Amino acid sequence: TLLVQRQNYRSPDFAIDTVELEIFLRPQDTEVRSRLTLQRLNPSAKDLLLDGEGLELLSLSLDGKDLSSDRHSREAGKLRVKDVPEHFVLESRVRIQPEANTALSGLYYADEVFLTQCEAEGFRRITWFLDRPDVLARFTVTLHAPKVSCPILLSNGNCVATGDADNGWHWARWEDPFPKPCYLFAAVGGSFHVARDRYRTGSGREIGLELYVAERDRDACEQALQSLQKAMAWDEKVYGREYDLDRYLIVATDSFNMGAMENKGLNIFNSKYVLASPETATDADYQGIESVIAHEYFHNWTGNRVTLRDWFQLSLKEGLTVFRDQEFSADMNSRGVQRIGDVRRLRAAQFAEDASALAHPVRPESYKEINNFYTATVYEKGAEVIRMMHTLLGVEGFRAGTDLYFQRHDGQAVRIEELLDALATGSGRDLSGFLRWYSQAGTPRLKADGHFAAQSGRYHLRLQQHTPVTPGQEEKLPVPIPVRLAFFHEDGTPARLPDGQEETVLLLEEASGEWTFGPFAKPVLPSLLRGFSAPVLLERGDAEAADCFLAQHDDDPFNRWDSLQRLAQKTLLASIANPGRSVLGPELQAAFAAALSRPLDDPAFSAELLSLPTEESIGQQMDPIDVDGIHTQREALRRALGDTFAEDWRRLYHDLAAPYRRDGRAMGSRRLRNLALYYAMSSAQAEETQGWAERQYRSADNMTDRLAALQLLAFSPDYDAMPLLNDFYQRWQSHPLIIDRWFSLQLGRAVPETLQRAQELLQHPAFSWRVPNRVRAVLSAFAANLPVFHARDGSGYHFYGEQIRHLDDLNPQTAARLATVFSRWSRYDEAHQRQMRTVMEELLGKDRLSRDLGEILERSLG
Ligand code: B3K
Ligand code: ZN
Repeated sequence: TLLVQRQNYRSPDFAIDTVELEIFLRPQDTEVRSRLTLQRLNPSAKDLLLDGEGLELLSLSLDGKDLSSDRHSREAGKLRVKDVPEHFVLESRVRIQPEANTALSGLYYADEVFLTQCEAEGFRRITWFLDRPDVLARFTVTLHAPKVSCPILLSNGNCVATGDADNGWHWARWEDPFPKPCYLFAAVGGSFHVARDRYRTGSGREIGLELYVAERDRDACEQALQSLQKAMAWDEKVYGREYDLDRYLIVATDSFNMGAMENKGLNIFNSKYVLASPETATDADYQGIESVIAHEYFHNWTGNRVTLRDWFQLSLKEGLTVFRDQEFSADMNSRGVQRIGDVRRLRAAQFAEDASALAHPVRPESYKEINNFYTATVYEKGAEVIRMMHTLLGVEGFRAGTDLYFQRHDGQAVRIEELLDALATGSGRDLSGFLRWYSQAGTPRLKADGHFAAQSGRYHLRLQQHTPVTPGQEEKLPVPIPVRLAFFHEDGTPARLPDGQEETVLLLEEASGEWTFGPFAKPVLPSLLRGFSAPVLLERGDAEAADCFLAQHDDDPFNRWDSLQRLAQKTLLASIANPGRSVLGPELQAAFAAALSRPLDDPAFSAELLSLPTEESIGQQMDPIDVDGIHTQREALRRALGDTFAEDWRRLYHDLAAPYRRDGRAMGSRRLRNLALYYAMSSAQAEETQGWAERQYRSADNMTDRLAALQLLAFSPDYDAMPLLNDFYQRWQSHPLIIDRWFSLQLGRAVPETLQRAQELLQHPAFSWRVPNRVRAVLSAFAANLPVFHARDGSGYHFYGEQIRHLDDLNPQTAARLATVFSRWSRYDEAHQRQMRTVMEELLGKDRLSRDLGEILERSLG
């Protein structure tokens, strides 16, 4: 298959000014009629080459005349129309089969609803087109369908006409006034409940907000609508961006490959990020909805009004929009806790990716299948790069930069360079060095060595950076690294810098740099990289002392949390290497005691502080990764903490019991209380505390508490949770999102029988290969159970590989994504490596291997 290379970009030979689509929706046989007005841009282009995939061509005409077979030809994925004039109209009719479309890309039919997903290259599965983001056209779309089964017909923009046909069908015509690339096209047909609300913009325009959900979900729309209103107000306030159409439509579906899609004026969402009620959704679900609704809304400016020149620029919209949604969530909730969560996710997914065979720059140089590049690197690391520039420019400088970006590029398809240039020009600061963050893969190591000179009262700091090689990129150069820092005296009080500030930002641009601070009246110790001001791995020469000190005294929530995590990591790594010794050392105990001394000041933050590092994150520190050692020692530490602080957990558990409310404080309290239960259940009083969990499961007035209790019981190796799991199933069987949880819950026990349970679940009547959420509920949960997935005999890999083989025939995008867990094979010992490679090699030889899965496997194997 073809490798697409960034350097080979060529501007389009033709422009498409207008598109008129007539779509006759039938599950097995949908007809798409298209009328394109085209214009030649490149004088030396004689033929028009259109993209198309799986289309049955019914007819083709140019300027009203049928095209004879010598005037056009089909070649791999293309339609060639020969010798076309300067300006012309091309009309085509094609047939497609939405119900057979299990890839969920293009136009598909699922749960009795017609839906589309066109990003990145799905539009070519609907009709012939120049399927590339730099071709912007004005769309008029007429949908036709039976009135009874499809009373609702939606597309982008404004509904300009509707009508009835004589055969029980009806139609609706939609016109989008904004030229757009075809990846932002959407169409929906089906029967829905509509939840409506309104939003009044700063300039006084009334926007109709409409949420289309299944009838049974009519009472679960409030959070999504409220989040949308908040996001609209925030984008006006923080970026000066108003919404531009009269209606904003969101459709929810259970059958979706990813989280959501920002189609112009008509978002399509995985129902996971729309539906919520206290009985059915957890606090984390509520927050997920707030952030994804905002993310898709923010794309209206960063992605839609200003779009991409080519798919290599993907982070131009995704990195910037993730940064915007993270900042929105920080403003809506607790900034410190938000940052901790964002960095936790960054490290878990992106640092792991950067350390794997799939490492790639934020702006990749080549791809075979662009869908494989919707990665943590493009999204989350991309957001970190924007954040670093924001840190340097400050709020006002950054805003001046984005204002200029929108002013210059509204209605255009641009590159990352255009954003950096607007930020630099708008703020008056040179940012050219940041382009290297986009071209260089790998996580930089930042080494910090410093000392306080008692005589001069000055603190000397030396910073050095280096980025380890990544596949295909041997040479690494320094990148600009902003380091936020502050100093503390030995008694824990903040030390002011001579200019009176408590905090400053350094910029390390070369391989190394030195700074001197002070004079200070008393000895000081720095808090470095506050708020995680750059996506690097920090190695401090004085880590021992600094972690203990900062875990108790840092007033930067991120650094306080991170220091405590490092203490826990250090303790765990030592006991994995040396299983005989006691797992809870005095430093960690002191840090926990300090955190437990005032746990209710900020319960959500306390819960973060008191959480153990995940098994994955411990593994990231090991070479090779010892999965069983990690699990055993982490459980041992949990138990030691459970026993040592048994009275604290008991008190927290009982004191924090409260009737359900859904504000930040109440959510934080639930989280801390369920963490107390987690430790308590691992203490010597396990039998008593299992009783707490059983009672909590039965009497909870909300899903957060019910699910937390059930999960703790279901994950306990010595507890039979089947009766409760059956009860849970009975209660919630008509709620697909909750049944997804039910599937996952059964795969968390670190015992060999879990493999068999996974096999049984695939046979369960409620399991479906066609619904990605359900497939992930089993397979991702299985792969997250490290001791079972990495079982020494290879049984976990083999099972997982077989399921990917099956899924690849139905849904290549999801299969490829699930297969990425194998890309970290080189981090394990030789026996595990061999088994993982064997599974990948076997998959590579499969019949009808998709381009998606093939690329992931080839790159993983190296
Ligand atoms: N832009 C979409 C993702 C499309 C993924 C295509 N495989 C959602 C988002 O990032 O907002
Ligand atoms: Zn996005």
